[in-house]
Amino acid sequence: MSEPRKRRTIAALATPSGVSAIAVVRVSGPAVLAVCKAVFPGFDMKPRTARLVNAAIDNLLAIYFPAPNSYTGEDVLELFPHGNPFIVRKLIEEICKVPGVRLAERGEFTERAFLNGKLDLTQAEAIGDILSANNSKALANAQRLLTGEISAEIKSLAEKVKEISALLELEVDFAEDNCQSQVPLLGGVPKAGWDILQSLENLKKRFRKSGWELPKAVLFGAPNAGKSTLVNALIEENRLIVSETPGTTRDFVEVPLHLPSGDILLIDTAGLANAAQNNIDEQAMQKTKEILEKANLKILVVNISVPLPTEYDEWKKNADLIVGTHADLEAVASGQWLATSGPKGFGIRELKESLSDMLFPKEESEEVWISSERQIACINRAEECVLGAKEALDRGQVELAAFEMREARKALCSITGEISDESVLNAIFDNFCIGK
Ligand SMILES: Nc1nc2c(ncn2[C@@H]2O[C@H](COP(=O)(O)OP(=O)(O)OP(=O)(O)O)[C@@H](O)[C@H]2O)c(=O)[nH]1
Ligand SMILES: [Mg+2]
Repeated sequence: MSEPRKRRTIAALATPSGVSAIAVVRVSGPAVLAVCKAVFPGFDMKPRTARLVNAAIDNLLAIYFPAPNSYTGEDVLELFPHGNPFIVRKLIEEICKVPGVRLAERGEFTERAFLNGKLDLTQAEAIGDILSANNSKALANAQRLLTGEISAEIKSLAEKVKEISALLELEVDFAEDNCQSQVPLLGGVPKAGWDILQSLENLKKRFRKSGWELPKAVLFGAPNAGKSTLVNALIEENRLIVSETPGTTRDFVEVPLHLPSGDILLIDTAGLANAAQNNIDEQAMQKTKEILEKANLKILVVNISVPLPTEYDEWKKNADLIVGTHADLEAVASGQWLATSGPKGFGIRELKESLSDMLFPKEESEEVWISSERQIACINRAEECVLGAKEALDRGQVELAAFEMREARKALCSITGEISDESVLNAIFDNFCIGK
């Protein structure tokens, strides 16, 4: 991103385009005052105070954040016009007519926040996680990353690497000055110094890709067990076809479900039977088996008002949870299951809670996990360098070891952005959307 670009004032819509009650437009940079004068003449600009402004295009709410106490660290104006795409476009056009103002590029607000020291790179990347988190655990992790928890760990490791580096540099200086080292070689790096390698290895194990993929809970069981009825009860909508004819569901059907701890995909499948009646049954059952292999949770559904299917014991082995349906009728079958009735709404809340607990188990004092592949690549690079340094030292090549340790520190410092170059920043912020 070029230098002059950073000095310009930028403006963009910060909410999705489309019709909504309100939209948010952000302006950041030195021309914010000029924008206020030109576009919102009556605006008294009391800092960090919401003000109703009568602009030509719309009556809107505006908040002025003078630098440096703003998201970007620059003068920022946040505008809340009515969420009409025409109003928003006209408003942004008016703002961009003010000299020195242009449309923002992807991630440019957050990039400025980084360049002005408001956030480091792990925190900037955490904002992406905050926006994509679809369960409480992912959100809690993103919030911990945003507070700089991982940055603190990385900084302390970089500090350790620096200490070893300093010892090695000292050895190099002694060698160059041709004087006897006070600290004998290798004695210079205390054994504990190499614990860094273990710490790096542990950090790598804490990688978890964040994203939009929802955990899959797949319902399976005999035809007519009540699987589709159960799905409709869970999503509180008559979405799937239900009938007393066995073999109603053919292709598997995916529906999103909101559980107390997060969102999941609930998948209804065609009933399984010992023998397929025809080629369609065969294909439908094959599809059920395939989707079961991809399941995060397999739910066996049984109608408890009729005798259990002969395959029950075999299916049970493959199930993470067993749900009994038709609990509003007299039970014929006996066994351990969560009894429900879709039509009467029995056991549905309990089932949602069980699914939530099973798919999003609570783990005590969990370490914060790393979600950025870029950060993991830096950790890999740092590990390679520390290993290289250790080996060089074993061969008595102190100078090479010192060089490797300097490189290891660079790799660690690039995680937080203490050391960064334009291409790295571009790669990160180009992944953001406009207005972020
Ligand atoms: N009384 C009662 N009837 C139910 C219950 N659950 C499902 N049914 C009825 O059982 C029949 C079969 O239900 P479905 O939900 O279509 O069963 P399915 O397992 O999806 O069947 P396939 O798609 O054919 O595999 C329908 O007539 C439902 O109304 C229940 O809990 N109580
Ligand atoms: Mg069905």
